Amino acid sequence: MTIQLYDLCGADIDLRFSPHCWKTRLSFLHKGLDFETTPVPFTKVATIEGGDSRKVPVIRDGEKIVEDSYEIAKYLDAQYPDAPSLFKGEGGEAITAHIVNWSQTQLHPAVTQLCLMDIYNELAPNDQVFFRTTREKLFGCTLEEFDAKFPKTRENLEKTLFPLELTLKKQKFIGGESPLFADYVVFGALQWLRTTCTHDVLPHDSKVADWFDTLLDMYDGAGRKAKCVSQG
Ligand SMILES: N[C@@H](CCC(=O)N[C@@H](CS)C(=O)NCC(=O)O)C(=O)O
Repeated sequence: MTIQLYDLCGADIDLRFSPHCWKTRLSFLHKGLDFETTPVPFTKVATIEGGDSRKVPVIRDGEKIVEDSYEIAKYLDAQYPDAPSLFKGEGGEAITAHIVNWSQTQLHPAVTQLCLMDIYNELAPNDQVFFRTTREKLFGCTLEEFDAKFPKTRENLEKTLFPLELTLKKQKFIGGESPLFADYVVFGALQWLRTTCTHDVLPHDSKVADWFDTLLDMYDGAGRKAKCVSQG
């Protein structure tokens, strides 16, 4: 049966930039599961599948609805144990929780500093109002004031990614010889940047850049083919 993925979109419904939805997309591809996506703009996310405070990704698998990219990955491994595992066991699952926390608290802020206004500029007018209101409350300043604080260079991002750079000097993926959900967690953050950012700030000339390129090309180039703002 085809699984439904509710996936965040911009004013252009083909612009799919949510880091968390990318984690789920690659989880499906990793496990070889059939899925289709429904584009959802910011102002429609909360009410997906009759909810009132949802966040994407949300999936519907038959009668089952699951929310949160990490919960979805755990659900898929439990529900489809014969397909390749996303965690390779209890230890893998526990270590991935740490990667999620690192990504969320270190990498996501570094990415936000580079592409906040680029995201805003790609939203439909009513979604821009939602995005501005919610994010300005979070940051305690206007989007423009937040954006002006940060140079649009790759320096801080590369510093944040340095532990991963060291890891990838010794192994092909965070998961070892082949990628696991932990790889997709970090991939999601960089794909968020790649799809939205109008500045040339992605990692380059590094192990992280090579690893990201490899993941972009996997699964028939699903990541590589994604619509990007900078490409028009
Ligand atoms: N922990 C969640 C985070 C989900 C999340 O923050 N999703 C964002 C889009 S990337 C969202 O739904 N935002 C809607 C909103 O801000 O109300 C996960 O990993 O799935």
